[in-house]
Amino acid sequence: MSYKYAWKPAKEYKEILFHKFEGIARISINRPHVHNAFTPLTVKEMIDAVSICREDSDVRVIILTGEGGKAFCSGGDQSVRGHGGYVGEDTVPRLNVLDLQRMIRSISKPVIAAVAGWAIGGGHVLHVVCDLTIAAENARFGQTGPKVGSFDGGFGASYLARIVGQKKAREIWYLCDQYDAKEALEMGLVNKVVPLEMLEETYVAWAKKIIHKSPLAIRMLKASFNAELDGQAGIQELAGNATLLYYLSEEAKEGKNAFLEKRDPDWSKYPKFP
Ligand code: S0N
Repeated sequence: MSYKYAWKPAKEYKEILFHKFEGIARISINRPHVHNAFTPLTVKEMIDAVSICREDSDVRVIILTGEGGKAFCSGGDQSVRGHGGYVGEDTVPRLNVLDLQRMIRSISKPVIAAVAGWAIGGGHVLHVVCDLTIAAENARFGQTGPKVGSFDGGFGASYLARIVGQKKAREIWYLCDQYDAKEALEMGLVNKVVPLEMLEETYVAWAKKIIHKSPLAIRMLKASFNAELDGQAGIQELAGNATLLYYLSEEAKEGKNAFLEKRDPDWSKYPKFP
């Protein structure tokens, strides 16, 4: 697939492409011959790329997508599904996509799913856990679990229900129907629908809008949206950000300095808010 912008390769992988452009990182599943179904290696590479994005302060927004224009991701590669998970070269069965889902959710930068074509099964859950979804007009969404002998009772069920409501989420899973981009927009499953040829410029424009906002405010908002839903892990995330902000304050520095200078801290000069 050709791209309009001057994306620079960030790292070589076997089953994904990883590019950067002006503060935006793009992670793209590159297995179009199977509608971008993922293997344990695909997921391992995506986890590595997300980890790089986490540490790289130049990366402000992450785009998750699939190569080829016909599929975002068709879920776990059924040809390598074994007993207890998906099997890679090491012959160990894994469901490492669950680790990836948590990373997408907890990374302090917005992740935008750019969906062209199929977002099905575990591929559908991947777009669900992203902060935002921009769909091309050819996008089609759905779960297949009960049809192919699987289910995702984690974010794939509970967070989906928070997005589209309990009745609709149950319909999606029980019936395994497929929904077009217009239906997905109507049920609040995606943020915007654009012609396929506009997908790249739309997600770049959305990423740039986010990049022009306060990074700390965006970071706090993401943690805040997660906190209510993610129980103690969500509170930990939000509280970690509160600690980060507290460390930046003179009051917190006084505590550290007093310890290092072997004196009592003097809290008197710091503001006490009502
Ligand atoms: C996407 C569909 C509907 C497209 O149909 P279409 O257009 O007719 O194309 P096909 O001819 O079917 O596909 C083209 C080629 O691509 C291969 N292919 C497609 N999807 C997969 C796949 N997932 N795995 C392996 N190969 C795939 C086709 O076989 C075909 O190849 P050729 O040309 O050689 O015949 C349609 O393709 C479809 O329904 N695909 C399967 C979708 C699906 O069931 N996905 C798996 C769902 N489950 C998961 O994703 C597991 C998620 C997971 O890991 C997990 C996580 C947490 C908890 C539980 C689980 C769990 O295990 O469920």
